[in-house]
Amino acid sequence: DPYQFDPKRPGYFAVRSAKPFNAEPPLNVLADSWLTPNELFYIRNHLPVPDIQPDEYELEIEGFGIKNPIKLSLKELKEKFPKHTICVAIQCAGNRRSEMTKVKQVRGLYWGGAAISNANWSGAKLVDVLKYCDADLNDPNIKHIVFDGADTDATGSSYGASVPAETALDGLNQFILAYEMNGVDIPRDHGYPVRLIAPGIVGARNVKWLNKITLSDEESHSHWQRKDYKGFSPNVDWDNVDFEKSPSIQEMPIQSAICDPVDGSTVTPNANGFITVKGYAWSGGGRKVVRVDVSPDGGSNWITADLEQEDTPLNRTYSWTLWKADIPVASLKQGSNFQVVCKAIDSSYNNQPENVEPIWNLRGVLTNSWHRINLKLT
Ligand code: MTE
Ligand code: MO
Repeated sequence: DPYQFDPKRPGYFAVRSAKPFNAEPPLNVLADSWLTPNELFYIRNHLPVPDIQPDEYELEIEGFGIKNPIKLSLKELKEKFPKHTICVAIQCAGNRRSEMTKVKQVRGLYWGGAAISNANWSGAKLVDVLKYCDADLNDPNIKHIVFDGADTDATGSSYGASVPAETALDGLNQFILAYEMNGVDIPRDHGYPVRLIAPGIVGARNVKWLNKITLSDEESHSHWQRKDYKGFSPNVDWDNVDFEKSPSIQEMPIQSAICDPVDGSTVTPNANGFITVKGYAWSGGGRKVVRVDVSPDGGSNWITADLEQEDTPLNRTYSWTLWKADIPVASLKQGSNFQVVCKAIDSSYNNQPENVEPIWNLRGVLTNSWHRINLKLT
């Protein structure tokens, strides 16, 4: 069993696949903490978790603009470069896929709304490490930065991904080679000892167990870069899909979801006739969430939620926003059913689409329609 050396996991996760291990925390606790505790952070593995000894770890760096390929140990990564900490939410492209698959079957793990989490990540800046390698970053051949993981399949090929060079090398974007998650060593499931943190970029490119960086003139050749994690029109299905026709997902669209109460619950209003609704919101590319609207009646009336977020610039916000709203239910009869909806707006005034049907795609990625939950009053 190639998975026999995987770490032990706590029982409270909703497991979407056991081998490889894929799991999300219970949605109703996700919005309780601004920083997702490491033990609650969703886990998305494609392969067995590698068992890397810290003193054997090596990061290889090569490619265009680099005369002499270099290898760095974990110790060097920690000692030679300033330690930089940044708060970044990571979201899987498949987050909320279970809602899309209800419209029409899609291929992929049956994720609910908790395939997203938020943490402080510390490590060396990618640009600092490349400067140390004497990389000539003006080399016109450098078009993509390719990241490879130490996790491999039965044939020996590893997980890999790439990000356009202009995104990854923009100092303001703060790509980091992280060795700490919320102040402690990154847990094995999340990439011990080193993972890439690509702020504002889809989870799939945040390569865990990072052991090689290549400055390349083309995208990663990995299956997950070229034949997966791409969006398509609802008219494209498995008999006519051409993966070369869509760009790989990098930044993600505006997203929000209600975490508490959960869909299908029965709720009791407080003495003033209100119920409290909580959730998260996030957008890709560093765009900040500027507003979250919550509807107590399926989208006819709206209430503006209170936001909890970092004091970061409008176009450089990589952490998530937590939100809360008290919605009035006093006018509803006891025992009646009602639908609560949320939608977020980012700093480019991007909105979430009202329904999931027009954004349906065969892989069930990029689900970001209004999040709707049906509740019942006691
Ligand atoms: N990196 C490696 N080496 N192997 C993987 O399977 N999964 C990717 C990404 N990095 C993956 C990886 C995907 S699809 C996601 S969504 C994130 O890691 C999940 O990170 P997490 O498990 O820390 O939440
Ligand atoms: Mo993912």
